[in-house]
Amino acid sequence: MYYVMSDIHGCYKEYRKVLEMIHFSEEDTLYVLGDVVDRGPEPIKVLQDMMLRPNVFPIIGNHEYMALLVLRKFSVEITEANTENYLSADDITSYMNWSLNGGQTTMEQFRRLSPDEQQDIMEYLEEFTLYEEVQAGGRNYVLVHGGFEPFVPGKPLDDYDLSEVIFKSPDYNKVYFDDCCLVTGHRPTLWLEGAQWGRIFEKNNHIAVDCGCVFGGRLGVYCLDNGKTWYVEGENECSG
Ligand SMILES: [Mn+2]
Repeated sequence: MYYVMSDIHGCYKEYRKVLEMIHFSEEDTLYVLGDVVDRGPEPIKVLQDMMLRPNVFPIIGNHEYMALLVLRKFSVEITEANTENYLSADDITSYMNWSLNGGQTTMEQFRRLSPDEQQDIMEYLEEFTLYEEVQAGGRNYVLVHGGFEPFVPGKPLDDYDLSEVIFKSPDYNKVYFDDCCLVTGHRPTLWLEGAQWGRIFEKNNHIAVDCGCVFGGRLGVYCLDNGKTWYVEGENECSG
């Protein structure tokens, strides 16, 4: 079976519980639509679990993007040769921006890792894809963290760049594709007009799977083969 979840945000316990709930096995495939890190308590543990599973495919979210901008700089050993002007004003801005958006837990836990473990995390984060196209249960799906914004009908998906797929959500009142469903995370359904609290939302060939786990909502998982959903209550309440 093919499954999708999103916006785990360091909620390791809920992530493991939901995998148990669906009896996730080696024959299954899971797509994780970004924002694995930040805000919640155990972001590095979630990444380390995912990277050991060859049947889990990660797609990049804006939080991985923010983390990468900073960690690429901070995971390099500072020596006499590179110490001068090592951090630019842009680097400092990236760090501040990430910290203000829940990056502290990721940063702290990353710093406690050995250099080898840090390198494994960096290599894994660099592997995250921009989007995926999947066929399951006789339906076609496009999976992405935010959306394709601004959306231009007929524009090849490969022509959208990173900043157009991770930061903005689609207009759920509009059909984007006639022949496939656009599956997105990023915007919790807790605050989505017309959605039921803590539930995956389907409308106009859109499926919004982020049920706001780290904001006191739930971690949801959607089965692409049959449209079934499962939920685990979030144990943390993060305010912003
Ligand atoms: Mn996001």
